[in-house]
Amino acid sequence: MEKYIADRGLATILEKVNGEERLSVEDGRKLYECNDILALGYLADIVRTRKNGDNTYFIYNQHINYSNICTNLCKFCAFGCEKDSDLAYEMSVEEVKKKVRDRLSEPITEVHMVGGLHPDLPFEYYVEILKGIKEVKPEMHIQAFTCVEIAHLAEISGKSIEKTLETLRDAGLGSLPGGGAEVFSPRIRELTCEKKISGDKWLDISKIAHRQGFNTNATMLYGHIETVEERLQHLSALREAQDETNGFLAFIPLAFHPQNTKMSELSRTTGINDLKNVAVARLFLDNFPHIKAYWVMIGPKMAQIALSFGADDMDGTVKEEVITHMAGADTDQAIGSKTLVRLIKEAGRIPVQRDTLYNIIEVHDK
Ligand code: V47
Repeated sequence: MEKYIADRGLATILEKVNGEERLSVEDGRKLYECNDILALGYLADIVRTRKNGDNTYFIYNQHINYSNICTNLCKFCAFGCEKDSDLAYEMSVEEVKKKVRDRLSEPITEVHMVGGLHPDLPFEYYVEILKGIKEVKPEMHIQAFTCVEIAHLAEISGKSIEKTLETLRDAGLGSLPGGGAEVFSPRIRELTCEKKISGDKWLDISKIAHRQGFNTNATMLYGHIETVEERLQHLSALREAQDETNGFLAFIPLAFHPQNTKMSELSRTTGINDLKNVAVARLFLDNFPHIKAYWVMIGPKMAQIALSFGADDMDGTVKEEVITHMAGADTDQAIGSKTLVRLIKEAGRIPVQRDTLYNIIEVHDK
């Protein structure tokens, strides 16, 4: 295999990977430029196996999108809409609680809750939906509000980011999901989401959250108009932030879905692009414990293959995914845990049901 890798011009990278040496941006460029996907998989699997062995994690989770009303209206998003749109909705505190109550018989351990930047819901609403979920199921871990929403909540409450997070924690917030990162490049933000907080601000809020003891995730939305250079700047910024605070749990590459967006002239991502982003992330983000293959966006079959290209986590049962489905995803809105276990086992890995913080709930090794 060493000769195979060397013949593809990746001998130095193999040496670095084996020696646990950090990859440079130039190495990252070489990896993205390499079209031999098996060579990338071989390299990424070394890191994956070193960090996580054969374990492949999944969680029993539930998504709740409390409102799609949004003042940012990013060009790549088919979920957010204006208040007077026919598609606009907002859930009352009672409706959010009902979503959780309706699934009390299922072994769900996490609610993943995000929404648009609503122009007039008060800060108390966000506090109440957290408290409401905890009332219905006190042991539920609530992973909610991206850094973009946290910035918005700080603004409407007049509190600092620190105080906002503290108040939300007191109401039941457990951790932050990784959305809203998009691509940090100011060029991409200007062209696709000009109203969104900057990449620097997104990183600052993540680091503040980490310093307050929260774990968070990170994402990158790929497969639209970003360049390889911009992807590598994004990954470098995440790696640097993680060096500082070590609070990120997982990185999730998000495959752009163009349908119903203002960028609908673009095509869906290809399988090679999906696998490349998983593999390069695994190799480049040497300080991130986990890389997720998000089956909602790349499909369960590609997510299964991604387990041999650096990914060690399939996310979870999800239930009622809306954001990607508004943008034309043809996957189901939920997946059964039995299916996840089967997909992982057939990939030759060990299915491990986890909680949000990667504590093991059950190892399905029989
Ligand atoms: O923030 C928006 C992205 C994100 C589109 O933290 C789109 O574990 C593709 O962040 N095509 C929401 N992507 C999803 C997300 C996430 C998902 C699963 C797990 C975790 C985690 C986080 O989806 C948004 C935005 O970056 N997005 N529109 C689209 N058309």
